[in-house]
Amino acid sequence: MPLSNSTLGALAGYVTVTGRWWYYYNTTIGLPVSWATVQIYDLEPDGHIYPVGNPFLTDVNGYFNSGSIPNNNDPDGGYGLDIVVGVYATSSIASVVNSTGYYYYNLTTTVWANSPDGTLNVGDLVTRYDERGAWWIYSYDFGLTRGWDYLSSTVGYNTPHVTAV
Ligand SMILES: [Ca+2]
Ligand SMILES: [Ca+2]
Repeated sequence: MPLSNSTLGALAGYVTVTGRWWYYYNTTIGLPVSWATVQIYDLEPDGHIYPVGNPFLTDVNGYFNSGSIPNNNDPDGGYGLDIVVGVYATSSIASVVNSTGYYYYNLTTTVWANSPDGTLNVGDLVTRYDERGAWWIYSYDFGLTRGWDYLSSTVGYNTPHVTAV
């Protein structure tokens, strides 16, 4: 079935950001960042980033999809948001924070400037190598979210939210 004008019209003025976050298991192996919080930002001429849309989670394989975000109201006046992607080691299941109480997070250094409407696939993104320990602790592979999933799927016990420092 061909796309109707109404279908195309529904996409105009919105951008959907997709991609996948990884973390370093070691120097050569990457593993997906599962069930971590992602926030999309817009870069502004003042050099700061401002959140756009609502935070959401990666899936078990690290993939994410922001859903539709208004793209036609960039405050800098240039059409299209200037996309930066952030990932945080937190969810309703668990959080990993540093010694000052802030969540471990990573931001993309690439800026996708003046993103056109439609789907923006930013591809594979990787968290910092020197913070890999935080992502080990958070990870589905052997960390907090894995423990939650194990208990939830085996004995039906949903552990309370866990915070690790
Ligand atoms: Ca902007
Ligand atoms: Ca812009």
